[in-house]
Parts: sequence; structure tokens; C-alpha cells
Amino acid sequence: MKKRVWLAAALLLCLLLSSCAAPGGEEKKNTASIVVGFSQLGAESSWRIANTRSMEEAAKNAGYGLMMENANQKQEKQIDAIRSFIAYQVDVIVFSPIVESGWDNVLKEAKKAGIPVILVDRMVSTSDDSLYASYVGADFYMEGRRAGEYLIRKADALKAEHMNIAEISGTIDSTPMRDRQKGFMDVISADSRFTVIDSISGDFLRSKGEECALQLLEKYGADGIDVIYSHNDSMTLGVLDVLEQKGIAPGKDILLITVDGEKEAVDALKKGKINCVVQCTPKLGEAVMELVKNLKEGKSVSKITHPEEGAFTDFDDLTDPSVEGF
Ligand code: GYE
Repeated sequence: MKKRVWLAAALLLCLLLSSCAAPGGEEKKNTASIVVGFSQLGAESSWRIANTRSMEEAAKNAGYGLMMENANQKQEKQIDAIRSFIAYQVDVIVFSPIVESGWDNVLKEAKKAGIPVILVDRMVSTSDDSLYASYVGADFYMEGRRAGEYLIRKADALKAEHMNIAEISGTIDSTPMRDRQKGFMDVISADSRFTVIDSISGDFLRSKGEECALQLLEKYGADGIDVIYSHNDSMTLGVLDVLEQKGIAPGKDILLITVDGEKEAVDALKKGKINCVVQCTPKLGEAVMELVKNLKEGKSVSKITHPEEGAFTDFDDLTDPSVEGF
């Protein structure tokens, strides 16, 4: 009798233990719940913070588990995160590559493990497109072109004979940095009214935007710069602060062209302190989770998805309620 009680207790314990061990492995398969591993690159700007929020909300709404790692701007940390997602055997890996190069090895590991990869926001450069299933993010080249097109229109309106432009770029070797630069240059370089006097990197950070502004003013003086084209709002807002501290009127003495569309920048545009805000939406979460769903259902997905975007400028009716930032 005693023996039987012990046996029953042991069996019960076994059952309990196996159901405790289940959440990661068995239970996941039984309930068909999906786990997404997401490697976010950092928290460098309001854009990034809004993007993280969008991913979290969309995963929650879809009922997916989200394992998120923030890499604090370090590529090695992103590679580590992706490796941990592979070890955990998540259903889909999503990641936002800080720079374009250096991902082939870890992407091959994911492919070997049979885990599909979705790139969000930024691209990788690889000779093997089969290493990722899909890319969701902005058409940065078109954003750069929009910035250039605005400048031409503005120069026409001001009847400017010549303009000196300083560029403050984003993180070197990142997709938005490369393509925002290329799109802008492709539009303005054939126009002899424009000279790009300098291009320095502010790494998409507000604090570095300030440093860049100080550096540029020291080198060229306020009179030597007509336009600052900066690759994101955070850096532009840093520039704006410096100009105001120095008694230089942003948007008038020096024209400011920026990219993103965060609330603070759009408000500055409304006050005439910024001249053009090219939009780049951080709200990519829903599109990503839709792709996750389709991949899990074995459906074919499009290789590239670009959200629709435009620009707000000082030529627009800025009292229109549709002119708002994120
Ligand atoms: O413009 C910037 C952020 O990759 C589109 O990264 C993103 C850029 C965005 O830090 O604010």
C-alpha cells in the first residue's frame, strides 16, 4: 500500500515537472503560439523609441510572444541577440541592422536552423538575398530626393543665386545614412546654385547634432552656411538649440531640412524654425506582424514593403490637422 502511494506521488511529480517545463518547448507547439525574437538596434532617437513601441504593441495585438533585446548601438550585441534567438528556436527573427555590412555569417546560421528572418527599418548588404525573407522599411532614397526637391523649390522661391549646404549625416554605413545622402545629392548635384561645403556624422543623436552645429559654425561662421540638411530630427533639434543660443534664427538665417517627422520637429516647422520635414514613419510593427503570420502560414510574402510617405514644408498650409508628428 505504502509503495503504491509513493508510486502515485512520483507519477504526479513527473506530470507536474513536465508541464512546468512545457512553456518554452511543448506548450508553444501545442497551443501554436508564436514567439518572435526582435533585435532592436538602440534607443538613439524619438523615432527609435516610437518604433520599439510600435513593435511591442503590434506583437501584443497579434497575440505573439516578443523576445526583445536592445543592442545599444552595438553590432556585436545584435549578433549575440540573434544567436540567442536561434538557440531558443523562436519562430521568426526580426531585426533592425545598425549598419549594412557584416551579417552574412549569423544570417546563414539562422537559415541553417530553419528560422525565417524579417529585416525591419534598415537593410543589410549581402550577395545572397535568400538570407532574409522580407524587408519592411522606408524608401530612404526617395526621402533624400524629397529633401533635395524641397531645396530646389525653396531656392527658386528665394531667387537664391548660390547656397552653401552643410550635411549632418546619420550613422555611417547605415541604410538611411547612405540613401538619404544619395537621393539628396542625385537631385541637387546638377544644379550649380548648390555647393555642399561639408558632410559630418552626428550618428542620429541629438547631442551629436549639437556638437556638429558648433563645429560647423566654428569652421564656416553663420554667414558661410545657408542650409543644414540633417538626416534625422533628433540631430536637427540639437542644431536648432545651438543656433538659438548663438542668436542665429533657425529657419531664416540658416534653413533647416530634416527627416523623420517627430512631434517636436513638426511643431518647430509650424513655428518657422524648421523649413522642411521629410516623413519617415516608425510605425512598422503591424506590417511586421502581418508578415510573421503569413510566413508561419507558409504563404509567400513580398520581399520589400515600403510605407507611404511624404513631406511637410513651409510651402504647405501648416494649420491643416493632417500636419502632425508622431
Ligand atoms: O531616421 C533615425 C533613427 O533607421 C529610419 O534611425 C531609422 C533612423 C531614423 O535613429 O531617427
